[in-house]
Amino acid sequence: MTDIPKTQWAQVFESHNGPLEYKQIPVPTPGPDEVLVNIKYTGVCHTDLHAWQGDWPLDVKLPLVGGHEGAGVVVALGEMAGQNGRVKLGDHAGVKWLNGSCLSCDFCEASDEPLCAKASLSGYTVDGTFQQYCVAKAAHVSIIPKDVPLDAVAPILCAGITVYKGLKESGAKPGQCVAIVGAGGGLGSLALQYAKAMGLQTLAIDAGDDKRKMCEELGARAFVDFSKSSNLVEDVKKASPDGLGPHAVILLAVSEKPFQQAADYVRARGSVVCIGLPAHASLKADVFSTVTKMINIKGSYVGNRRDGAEAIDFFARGLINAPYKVAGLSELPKVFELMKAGKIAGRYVLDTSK
Ligand code: 8ID
Ligand code: ZN
Repeated sequence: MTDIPKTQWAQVFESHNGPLEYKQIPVPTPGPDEVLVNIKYTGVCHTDLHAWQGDWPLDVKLPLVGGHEGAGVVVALGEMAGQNGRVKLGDHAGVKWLNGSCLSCDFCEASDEPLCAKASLSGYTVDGTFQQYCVAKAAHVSIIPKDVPLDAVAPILCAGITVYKGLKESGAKPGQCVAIVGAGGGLGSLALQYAKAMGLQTLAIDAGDDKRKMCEELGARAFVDFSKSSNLVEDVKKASPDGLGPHAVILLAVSEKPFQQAADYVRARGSVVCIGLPAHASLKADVFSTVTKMINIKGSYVGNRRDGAEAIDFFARGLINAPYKVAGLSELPKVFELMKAGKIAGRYVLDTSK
């Protein structure tokens, strides 16, 4: 039996944009259908920044421990949590955005758990992974193979799953070309790798030479710098293999403008998949060309338990290698600053022991 301390280090905030306090708090106790995971590493997703800033029309639990890309070791099981044998003490497990869902509503029955009205969200409606010990529903934690490094796999638990699901939702087929908007960020860098592993060509859109270099190394056929382009729509079309535009667009940016541009450069019959969640943003597309180009515009929201298992399996097979930097959990405020300034190429992962 693992020794579980009574207190632990965590990052806590009490109000939006208020101080991020790195302090000792009690270790939570898992409920009957929950497990306690000793988080070793946690990714920092832009969603965590949105939660701290209060960007979205969905209430955040306050005070809050953020975070939802937690990879660690199962150290305690609620009395019913081990019953079906799926999760065992000592397993390596991932705590995701979807901390739990009812598993019995119309959506859960159809494996659309992210749409469950009773879903609990890690680092948003319940405390998340910016702490050393985190609880999550046993049915929802992902099992991570023991030979997979916990630092590198952490970003898969939200960013990886989300882009893998979004690429599937796009309907793009092997050989076709997908534009990744926000390709230099955490989700974007992983989208380039999942797309490649799925046999797709990618066209990266972001800004700056660091992100250009990273995107090219991750296999993008072209990089369009939105900060330098004077006609983005034309530049993206030109960068597609036959000049007719990408077959699909995966929108991961944290600004509104690219959401207004995608329908103009996507190929006829193509799909625009919205994933990024900029604050107070609206979608706008020209009705005439949406109809006459037969464009499909849709949203995609994380993934279900199976998408999670599949995304981890791609990673475990060595197909996904996106860059990440490691910092201490105590350094979260610095990571948020860099993220706000758009200065992170790839992902930051926090080591909860520092
Ligand atoms: O399930 C979901 N739908 C889901 C899951 C996880 C995350 C949605 N998200 C959302 C986050 O809440 C956030 O709004 O996806 C968005 C991207 O998250 P991230 O990848 O963690 O953010 P980042 O690392 O900061 O990357 C964002 C990138 O967008 C670029 C930035 O330069 C950065 O590299 N970008 C911006 I801001 N404006 C752009 C533009 N006009 C742009 N790239 C291209 N064109
Ligand atoms: Zn996330």
